[in-house]
Amino acid sequence: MSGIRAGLGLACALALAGCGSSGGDAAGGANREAEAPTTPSGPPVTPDRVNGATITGRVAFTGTAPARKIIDMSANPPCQRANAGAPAKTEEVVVNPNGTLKNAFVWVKSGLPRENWAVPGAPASLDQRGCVYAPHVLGVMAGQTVEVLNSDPTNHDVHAQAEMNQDWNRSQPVGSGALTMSFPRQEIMVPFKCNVHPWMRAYVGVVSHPFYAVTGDDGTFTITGLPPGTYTIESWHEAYGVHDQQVTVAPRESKTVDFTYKG
Ligand SMILES: [Cu+2]
Repeated sequence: MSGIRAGLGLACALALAGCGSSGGDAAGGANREAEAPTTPSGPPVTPDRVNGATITGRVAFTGTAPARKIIDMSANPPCQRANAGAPAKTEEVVVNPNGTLKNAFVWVKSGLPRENWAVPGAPASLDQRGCVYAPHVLGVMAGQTVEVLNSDPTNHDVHAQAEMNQDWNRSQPVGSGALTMSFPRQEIMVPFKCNVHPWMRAYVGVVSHPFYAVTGDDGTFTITGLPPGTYTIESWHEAYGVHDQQVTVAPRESKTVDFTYKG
């Protein structure tokens, strides 16, 4: 891909985002972003946790939450046995008791200075436990090692359906060690499936910088160490798509950016 084409691709993606909130097809190709065409040179830069700004927020949900369905694992007895105590439920939409959404991926979409952001040395882990991926949504930096574990008494076949990065597929027998991979280019999001168990899904957000978070059981997120600036903050959700918001922060300033999805 030439630099010009990559630049046009990014401009189109930003233009789409400029349409504001949108639903549907979040997991599809429309929301994928190309990384800037060249990687900045210079020594690796880490976020300034002392003088940097902080953005916190909450990803709220209004409306009627769709019921989570029990996953039918009857075709695979080891998987079914692994969940005998509490059957696994779908995680496409998880509304927390406090009216927020779990598994929203929140990241700084634009506005950062072009730095050679340091890649964490520790791998990001994606486990397969009870024949589901855990966590369901994971953030990693471009170039960071992703390790996929098999904690189940059954074989898996891990398939990262990347588009900006290389498609990645490898089987993982019972008792085998971690599979490792890394994604060199930014991609929001890389869907993971398993070619053995059709219900298994995870989404990995690959970001070219360290400013991202995933909402958990309280639906909040915190991003720290941001340089002063004006940013577009994006929240991605598997079922409800992306919402973008602008925010400007000064050194050491803390600001709140809340998102609301309607069911
Ligand atoms: Cu599997």
